[in-house]
Amino acid sequence: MADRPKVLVVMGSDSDFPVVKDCLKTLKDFGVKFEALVCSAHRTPEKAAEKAKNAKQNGCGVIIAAAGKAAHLPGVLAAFTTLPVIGLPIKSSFQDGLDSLLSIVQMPPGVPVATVGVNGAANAAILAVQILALADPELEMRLESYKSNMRAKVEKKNSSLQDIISKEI
Ligand code: RP5
Repeated sequence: MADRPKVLVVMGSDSDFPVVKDCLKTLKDFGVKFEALVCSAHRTPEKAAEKAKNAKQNGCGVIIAAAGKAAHLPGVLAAFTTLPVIGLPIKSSFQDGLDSLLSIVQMPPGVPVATVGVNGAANAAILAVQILALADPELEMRLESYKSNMRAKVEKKNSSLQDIISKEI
């Protein structure tokens, strides 16, 4: 049971992988097991429906779906599951991926998809971890430590900037 993936990561095409990689690395850094695969809402719709329908009984607590252009994959998966679905819009050649973002975020009432920014792969993973951490104190502690490291990095950058300002301005 403990070895089963907690996050199902679906991408519409293998061309999405260079972006999705960061999401998988982030999940791995948090020690969260995932299943990652290519499955398209348009090219393999039956498989997409089946993966979404079975995700919960297979032990997943959240689904991440990455897609570009007419990015219907996250919404289609959300239609077939009660699990939270996080959409990851992939930058396309049209208006820097605004098409992907709007296709994912503009869901009809009743079928929400939590949506991160265009190519926001790490944020998709962190949001998934936050959802899982609601029922996992160990994961919650890792998130606290992640935030604390982030704070320390920002404070370090701020003190370097203060030095520069006092010397140059
Ligand atoms: C979407 O179409 C995929 O998610 C990908 O972002 C885009 C282009 O797919 P390919 O033509 O590269 O397979 O469905």
